[in-house]
Amino acid sequence: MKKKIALIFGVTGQDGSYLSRFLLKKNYVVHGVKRRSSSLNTDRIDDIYQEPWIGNKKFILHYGDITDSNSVSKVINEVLPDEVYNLAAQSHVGVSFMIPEYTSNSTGLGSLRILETIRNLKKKKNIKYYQAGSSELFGSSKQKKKNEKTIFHPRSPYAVAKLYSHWITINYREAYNIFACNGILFNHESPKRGETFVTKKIVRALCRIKKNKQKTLYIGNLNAKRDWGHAEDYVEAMWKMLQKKKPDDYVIATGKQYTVKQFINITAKKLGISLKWEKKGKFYLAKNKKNNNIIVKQDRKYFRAAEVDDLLGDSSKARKQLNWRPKRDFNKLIEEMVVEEMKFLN
Ligand code: NAP
Ligand code: F7E
Repeated sequence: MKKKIALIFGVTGQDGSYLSRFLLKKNYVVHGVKRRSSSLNTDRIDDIYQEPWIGNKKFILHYGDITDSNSVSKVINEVLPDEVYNLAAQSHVGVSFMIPEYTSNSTGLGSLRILETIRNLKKKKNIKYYQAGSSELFGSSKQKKKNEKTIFHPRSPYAVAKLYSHWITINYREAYNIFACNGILFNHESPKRGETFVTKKIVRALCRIKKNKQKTLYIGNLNAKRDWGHAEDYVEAMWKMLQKKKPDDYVIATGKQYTVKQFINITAKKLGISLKWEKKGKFYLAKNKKNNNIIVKQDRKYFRAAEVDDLLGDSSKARKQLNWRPKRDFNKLIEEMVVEEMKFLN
C-alpha cells in the first residue's frame, strides 16, 4: 500500500517533534518545514534526522517560513501531502505583548497562507488540514469547564491571532468543503518544552538550584490555574481528528487543574526541597526550610498586561468521538521532566 504523506509546519517545536515520531511509527513519510536560523534549531528532531544522501528517506526537511506565502505554497505544491499539520506559530503568550504584529502575521495569517494553497490545489488533490488551536481562545470566559461551545474571550495578541486562525479554518471548511479541523488544545508540556514556558522554567531552575548551579527562580503570577497535559498524548489527538469521516473541532484537555504555585511545590518536593512561603510587600517568596535561602521570588517583569486566570477543559467530545484520553497524569509529567532535566545537568 502507498504510504501516507504528512507535512508539518513547526516541525522543530515541542509538538512537531512528538508528532513526527508518532507519524513515522504509523508508517507515514513525514516532511517538515523549518525556518532558517543562524544557530541550530533542530535539537528536538536530531535523533530522527536523515542525511540528504540517504535513499528512500522517511523524514525530509524543507526550508520555509509561515510568514512567506511563496515558501508555503512552494513546499505544499512540491510535497503534495495527504495531511498538513499547522503547528507553526509565535507561541509565547507573554512575548506576543512585545511583538504583536509579528505574532498576528505568523500565528494568525500563517493558517490562511496554508489554507489558500490547499484550496488552489483542490482539483489536483484533497489535502486534509489540522490547525493548532489553543485554550487561550477562552481567555477570561466565565464558564468553569470549557468545551467546544464555550464563548471565546481572548486576552492577548497571541490569543486574538489564534482566534483568526480558528475561524478561517472553519470558514474554509464551510466555503470550500476542505477537510479542516481545529484542535483546541489546553496546555501540554514535556521534557522538550521551550525553556521560557512556566513548567520548563520551574523544573529547570529548581533542578539547577538543587545542583548549586543557580540561586533563585524568578517568577510571575503564582495563582494562574492551568489544565496541564503531556504533549505526547496530545499529538495523537491531532492525528485522530484527521482520520474521522467528517472534519470537526475538538477540545483536548485532562479535566484537572493546578496553580503555578502547586507546580512549584510538587516539583520542589520531588527534588527533596522543602519550601516555606512568605509575603514581602506585594510579592511572595519561598525559602528553603533547610538553610533559609530564597529559592523562589516573584518579579514584576514576569506578570502579563492581561492574564488568563483559570483554564480547565472538558474534552468529553474527543473522548467519545475520537476515543482519545490522556495516558499520563500530572505527577508523571513532572516526574519525567525532572528526570530528563537532571540527566541533562549531569
Ligand atoms: P513551539 O515549541 O513554540 O513550536 C513552534 C514551532 O513553530 C517551532 O517549530 C518554530 O520554529 C515554528 N515557527 C515559529 N515561527 C515560525 C515561522 N515564522 N515560520 C515557520 N515556523 C515557525 O510550540 P508547541 O508547544 O510545539 O506548540 C505547537 C503549536 O500548538 C503552536 O502553534 C502553539 O501556538 C499551539 N499550542 C500549543 C500549546 C501548548 O501548550 N504547547 C497549546 C495550545 C496550542 P523554531 O523552532 O525555529 O522556533
Ligand atoms: O504560562 C504564568 C503565566 O507561558 C502559564 C502556550 O503553549 O499554553 C501556553 O500558554 C501561566 C500563565 O503558558 C511565569 O502568567 C507565572 O498564567 O507556561 P505559560 P500559557 O501562557 O498558558 C497555551 C494553551 C498556548 O496556546 C500557548 O502557545 O504561568 N507564569 N510566572 C509564567 N509564565 C511564564 N512563561 N513565565 C513565568 O515566569
